[in-house]
Amino acid sequence: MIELHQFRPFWGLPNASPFCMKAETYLRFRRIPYRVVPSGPRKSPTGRIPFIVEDGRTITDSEAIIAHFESRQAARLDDGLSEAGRALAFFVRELVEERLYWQITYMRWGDPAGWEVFRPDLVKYLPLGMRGPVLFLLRRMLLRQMRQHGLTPADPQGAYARGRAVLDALAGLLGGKPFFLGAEPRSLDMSLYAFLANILDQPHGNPLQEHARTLANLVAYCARMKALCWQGWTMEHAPGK
Ligand SMILES: N[C@@H](CCC(=O)N[C@@H](CS)C(=O)NCC(=O)O)C(=O)O
Repeated sequence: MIELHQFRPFWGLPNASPFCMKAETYLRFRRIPYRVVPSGPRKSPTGRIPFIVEDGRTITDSEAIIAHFESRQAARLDDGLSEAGRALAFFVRELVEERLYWQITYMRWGDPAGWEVFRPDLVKYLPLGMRGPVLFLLRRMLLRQMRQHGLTPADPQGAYARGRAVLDALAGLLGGKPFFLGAEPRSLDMSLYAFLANILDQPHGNPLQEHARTLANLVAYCARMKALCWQGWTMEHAPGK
């Protein structure tokens, strides 16, 4: 059985890591049997999760995981895409995984109002050894990294303005299509859905989530992807819970 090593579900989300949720969304979409092994970055050979272990072989990186399983499919998700379509998917994914990753990190760890609600639940979720000085140092490191991306606790308005611009661009790209590149879901959708769901479905509101909720096509898209990949999932029967 394929092992998917990732964080446990949190806050009603299948995964608070959009990269983990992307890999798991893909496995569910493809109906590939797997079991979740609760894990963390320190257990990964690259220091990042998710990773999978299959027959003793480890594959890290959500995109590499998708590529690994797609290579076995008779009909691949991205078959039939033009060169330009593939290039567009590449740029959109790269930009979203960079920009929205830091936005999601910011709304929980960086925005003082977000940290106030995130911290108590995070502390309960973390193993004992990570709750004190380790958490303090981790947040300090993340704040430094966020600052390098122009996101500071002192300026939530400015930070969220950058996130809103990405969401607006995504809403524009999706338009009236069911999926980002047309009528069928592609590998790009595994990523974009996981990132958007982490914004839309987290339980505590913030200006980015409020904005996302005004973008009706993105909301409908997430509902469509959820029905396709996560039908019937609840925290109660989350694998590896
Ligand atoms: N490109 C990687 C990114 C994975 C990633 O950044 N994972 C985060 C969790 S959301 C992580 O493990 N961070 C730990 C760290 O950077 O130290 C992928 O697609 O899997």
